[in-house]
Amino acid sequence: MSGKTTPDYDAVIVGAGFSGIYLLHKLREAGFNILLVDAAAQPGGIWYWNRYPGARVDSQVPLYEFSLPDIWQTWSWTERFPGWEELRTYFRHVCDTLDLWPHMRLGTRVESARFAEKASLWRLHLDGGDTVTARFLLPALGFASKPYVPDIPGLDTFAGEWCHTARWPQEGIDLAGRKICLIGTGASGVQVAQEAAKSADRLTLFQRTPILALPMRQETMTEEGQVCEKQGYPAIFEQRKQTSGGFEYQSLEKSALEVSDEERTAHFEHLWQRGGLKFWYHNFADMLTNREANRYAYDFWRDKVRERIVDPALAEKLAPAEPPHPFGTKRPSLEQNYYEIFAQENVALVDLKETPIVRISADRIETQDGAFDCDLIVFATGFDAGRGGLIDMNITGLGGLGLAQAWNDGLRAYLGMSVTGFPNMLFSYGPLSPSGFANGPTSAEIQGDWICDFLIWLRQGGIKLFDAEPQAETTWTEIVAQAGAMTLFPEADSWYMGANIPSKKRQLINFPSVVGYAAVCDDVAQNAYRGFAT
Ligand code: N01
Repeated sequence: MSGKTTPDYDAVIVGAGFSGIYLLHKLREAGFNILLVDAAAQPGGIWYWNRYPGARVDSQVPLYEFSLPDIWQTWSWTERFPGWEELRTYFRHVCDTLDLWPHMRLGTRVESARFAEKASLWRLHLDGGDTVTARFLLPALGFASKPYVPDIPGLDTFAGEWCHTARWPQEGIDLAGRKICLIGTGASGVQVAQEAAKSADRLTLFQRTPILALPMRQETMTEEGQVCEKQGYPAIFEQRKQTSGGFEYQSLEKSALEVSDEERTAHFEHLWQRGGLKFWYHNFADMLTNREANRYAYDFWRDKVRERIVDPALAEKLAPAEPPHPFGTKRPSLEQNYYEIFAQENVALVDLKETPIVRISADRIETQDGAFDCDLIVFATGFDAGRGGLIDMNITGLGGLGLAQAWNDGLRAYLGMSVTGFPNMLFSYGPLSPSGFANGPTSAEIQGDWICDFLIWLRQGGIKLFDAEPQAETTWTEIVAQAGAMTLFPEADSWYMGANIPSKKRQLINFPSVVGYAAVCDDVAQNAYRGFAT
């Protein structure tokens, strides 16, 4: 294969989640010869790897699905917030309906990808030993494909079972009767905790920072009901592209400070009763930019949650009087009965700020204040978001430059899609795009359409090589930082800020507006793909 200048494929997509599947469909429709590769045995991306009990999406139907009529007209959901099994079935339906299977190589990991400069193509080494070449490399790995397990002394001496939520064994783990220690109380931790509390002999939750969780208000859905609702889908799909988060609503235009106490509380109550993430994305205009406005939201949230916790000491740990961080600057999660499980005899909470973990031994986790027996440790400790999966793909660009090296001093990427020195590569749902802030399918479709149009434009011009201009990359990276500086996000030690991974540079890793991002990308396209050297 070496020395060959005609690539096997026009493009190789890596990842069979929303972004990768959408790209595959669009590029095939546009007549490109495409291969999609994924290490997972089934399509679904995050929904393949995160199959822990209770894993379900927190964007409600119909926000979290493709806007392609062939798909939504032939599919109905059983729950307003679908679980991982149904989401996997949905992905199979998508691949069947769009006839994508022949172009997918599942259960295959890309070990490395290197740009061959003379031939202007990407050469990918796959774990089975094969090599494939492509003109364009399109990683679509999602923002959370690299789990993070903290380095706790003694984990290697633990005699029981342990796993990260995103590497849950596909055959499952029976939680009944187990002594479970669960570390981490983000969205994944909350979901596992609710399930584990049902049948564990003992569930001990290790909390470092309380999650500011919102009521999900799950509903079952009928096929007949959806027939009626579907009339409104095209408008909702259009609307979700016009918002900051890619959901169906934007924040209000009003400040929380310009309304009366009654009006403010009434709006908070309205959002609370409707459930889901609306309290986050449909709140007052300045909730994420003004401390005082934010504090009103926090106080409302705290009082609502405290109504559900009888023990005042526990209430102070789960919903402290003073906010642990501005509301919404760490991603809120949705809960169904999270605050009630702590009243159960088999559930306990350990506050790691008071009693840090010292070590793990054969059958327990030891903290400064005591030890907790366990036969299963669950790490719900998050991800090296944005960059982790891309770095693990061992991508090498011009002059032998590795992506990890290129990002040594922090993440940089033009439009959150292209890194200077890595020609002919565009990643979708990557760092410095809206990804982590955005409803996945909205972002996947906006970027997928843009990438497809760009590749068509290159084909029409007979152009075989592009690279992001260094100045364009620098400017976009600064724009993302400046956008972040206008918000309260930098005040939290969150994965949004890269602060959850030791030694990762502190910077806002995503652009906080889907609609603003789409406008910039459109403008770039209309100006002959300004910022790309060809
Ligand atoms: O991960 P996280 P996640 N010792 O990083 C704690 C999406 N998602 O998997 O806050 C002890 O949010 C850490 O503590 P702290 C969603 O976008 C969506 O839960 O850093 N604890 C935190 O409590 C979400 O935001 C869905 O102080 C440690 C937790 O581990 C994103 O994925 C479901 C620690 C990590 O929380 C990630 O969520 C699941 C340590 N050394 C995920 N290190 C839905 O759609 C970290 N922690 C519903």
